[in-house]
Amino acid sequence: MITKRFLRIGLAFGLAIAGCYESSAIEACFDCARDGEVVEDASSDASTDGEVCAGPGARFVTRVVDHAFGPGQDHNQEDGFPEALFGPPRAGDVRSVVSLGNGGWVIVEFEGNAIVDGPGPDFIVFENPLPGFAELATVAVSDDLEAWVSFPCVAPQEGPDYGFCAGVGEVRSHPDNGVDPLDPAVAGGDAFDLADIGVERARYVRIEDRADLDGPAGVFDLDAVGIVNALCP
Ligand SMILES: [Ca+2]
Ligand SMILES: [Ca+2]
Repeated sequence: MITKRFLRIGLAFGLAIAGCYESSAIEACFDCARDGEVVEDASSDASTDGEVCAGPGARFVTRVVDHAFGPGQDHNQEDGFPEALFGPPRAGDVRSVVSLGNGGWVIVEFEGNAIVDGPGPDFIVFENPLPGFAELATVAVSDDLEAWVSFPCVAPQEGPDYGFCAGVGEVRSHPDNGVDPLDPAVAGGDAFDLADIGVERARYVRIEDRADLDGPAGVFDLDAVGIVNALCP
């Protein structure tokens, strides 16, 4: 996995810029090791490589890395973003969701933690669909913000088979009702299994509204994302 990118300017040769990727061939990295520069080794950097945890990590979103809202529905984009996406889902609470707009997307992370492929579903995406009103989005994951793998979402809005789309399952968990938000059997929302796309670990989740679906049920409203199988539980 590419976990870091080092860029440096080779002053001795003017403004030659060398891009160095840790997982690339060593020859591609010759500029990085010149002039006594220390090239960090991710294999010994526990906090970056994630092989050793500093303690329990976040199980819900703590930060929005990047986003772009689409046109149309803009619920809570002004007042609630990004805080409404943090923490556990809140079933039935419209203040806890943010509309992405048609074709809009958001990348979220869980600071100090990552999703790992464990038994069964590994994370849950919570939207606020009503029965018969799926609001579909495509979910993708990454461990470095560069390589992304998507759960394919190609279902028609009326279903009935929604495949790997998010925005289908009703949210049942709320901090006040005692329903475990990290138990896929009861929490509601849409659960995803990294094994289905051949991914072992992911620090980032990107959720992108289906731009080809618009109208009353055509825009995804994100409530929360929770880690079921965590690197740092
Ligand atoms: Ca799994
Ligand atoms: Ca849409």
